[in-house]
Amino acid sequence: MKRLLLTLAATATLAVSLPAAAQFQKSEDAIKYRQGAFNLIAAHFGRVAAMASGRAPFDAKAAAENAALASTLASLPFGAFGEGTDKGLPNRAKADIWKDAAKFKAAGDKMVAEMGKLDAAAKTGSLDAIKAAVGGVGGSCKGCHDDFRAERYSN
Ligand code: ASC
Repeated sequence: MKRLLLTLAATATLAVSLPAAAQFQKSEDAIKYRQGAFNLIAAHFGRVAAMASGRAPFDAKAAAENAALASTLASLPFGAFGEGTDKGLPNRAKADIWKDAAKFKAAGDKMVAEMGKLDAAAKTGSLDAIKAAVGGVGGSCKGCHDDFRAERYSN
């Protein structure tokens, strides 16, 4: 019994401490996961960005909710770029993601940090603060896309 409990405890510890990439059985699953996560981030960030640009009326509560969601989601895709997940489903990941992993990580961390600033700005309810933070997030999205996202989907 004691041994079983120790095994269970060890397994549980392993499950929480393994990198997120290890949760995917197949490359296809990792690609679906990261694409889904990026889509959700874009949807929630997009709602705030639309308010910041005047394309949508400003609603402080909706801005705060969407910024909080985008910030919560921001780091998720980066656990799904494990080695070997370049193929499996059509995707736009450039090889540099794995060749220059440190630079890719820095770009991801930058987006996560900017999204955290947007979350904080939206919590204040100030449209001016939101506008500035949206600019920071947008720049971090674009910077990473320029370097690491291909124009076309792979086959
Ligand atoms: C978005 C979105 C992106 C970024 C990018 C910023 O709202 O879906 O991919 O902003 O367009 O340059």
